[in-house]
Amino acid sequence: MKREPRSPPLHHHLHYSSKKISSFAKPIVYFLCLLLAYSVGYLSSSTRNNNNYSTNNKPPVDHVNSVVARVNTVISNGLITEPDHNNFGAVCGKAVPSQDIRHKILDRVFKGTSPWQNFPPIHVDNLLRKKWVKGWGSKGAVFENLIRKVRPKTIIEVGTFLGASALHMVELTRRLGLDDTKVVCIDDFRGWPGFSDHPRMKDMKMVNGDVLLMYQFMQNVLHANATESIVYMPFSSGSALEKLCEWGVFGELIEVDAGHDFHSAWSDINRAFKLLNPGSAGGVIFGHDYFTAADNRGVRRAVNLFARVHNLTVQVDGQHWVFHITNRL
Ligand SMILES: C[S@@+](CC[C@H](N)C(=O)[O-])C[C@H]1O[C@@H](n2cnc3c(N)ncnc32)[C@H](O)[C@@H]1O
Ligand SMILES: *[C@@H]1O[C@H](CO)[C@@H](O)[C@H](O)[C@H]1NC(C)=O
Ligand SMILES: *[C@@H]1O[C@H](CO)[C@@H](O)[C@H](O)[C@H]1NC(C)=O
Ligand SMILES: CC(=O)N[C@H]1CO[C@H](CO)[C@@H](O)[C@@H]1O
Repeated sequence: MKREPRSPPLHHHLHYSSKKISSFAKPIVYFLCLLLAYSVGYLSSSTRNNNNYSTNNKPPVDHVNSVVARVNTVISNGLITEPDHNNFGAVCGKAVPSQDIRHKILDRVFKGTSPWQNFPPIHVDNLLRKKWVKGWGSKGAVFENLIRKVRPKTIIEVGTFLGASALHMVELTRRLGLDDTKVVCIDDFRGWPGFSDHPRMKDMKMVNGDVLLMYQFMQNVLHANATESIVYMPFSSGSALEKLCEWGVFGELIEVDAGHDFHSAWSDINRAFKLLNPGSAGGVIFGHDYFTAADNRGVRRAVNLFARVHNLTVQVDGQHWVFHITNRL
């Protein structure tokens, strides 16, 4: 989770296949193979129906079935004996129309009211700054490139922090005339243990151990007049993404930028992928930190593994990894 100083972007718009990635990273090929064998138990058919949310018991999302078929082939070829490790569970619910998504989330998470009503609460009123937006690569060209290309109605962001990237995306959608686009932000607003020691966070106020990350994010959204465009879920990425799946909330553009260790990234990517709705223009799932030294242990490995399991091509835009999905595999 802790950020290393960034190395300069190695490539801009460099595209290459996961096969090539593994050949330039020969020392980890063997490790990756082991991991692959260990990890391809994504959704086994015998367990999926234990958790079906759809009313008619027909999975509404075709790609899940193709993925299951592919993974089952690998399993039946004897490459994997323990599929539970990577069973990312349920079939998602029937899709909520994009124009109802914000309401659905307000309903289910905030009892139908806007969390910005009567904001800020008195006890933090004089502790928040009018605007304090810090991020990492949060305004990279990748955001504009992808929003122009996908023209999403719903963007899901996993890992929001103070809202830098989310607010940048709102600004882009406004500029591109995508006035109805909503951004669903997922963050537990805890940062990470010790994050307030980070040089950039030194000034963060603390109230009884709470660093007020969520309130400062809310304040930033309010300041940008974006309370209608952004809706958030202040929960762990795992539980929030599972609920979105259950509720049938899908997005055409999904950014994954929460925990950067391998296991967090791997499960966030797998869960987020289920929520991708490619639409007519295709859909995109993407994330930060493909290229920093620290992320060789985490994000990059999870992304490359995912590419291999799903036979996808990893594209790179600045420091971001990108999967373009044109159809349901
Ligand atoms: C790098 S920051 C996100 C930065 C943001 N995307 C930007 O560019 O401005 C990562 C965020 O992920 C959140 N996070 C980490 N692990 C999480 C988890 N398991 N569930 C929910 N949020 C998590 C942290 O609270 C932190 O705010
Ligand atoms: C938000 O709206 C107010 C009132 O309409 C306006 O004065 C302000 O400039 C807006 N701020 C932004 C960042 O758009
Ligand atoms: C993987 O994708 C490539 C093209 O992107 C295709 O030629 C190949 O047959 C696919 N392999 C599998 C196992 O689906
Ligand atoms: C756990 C669960 O909800 N299972 C249901 C899946 O769908 C079938 C068919 O509609 C139901 O019979 C199960 O109860």
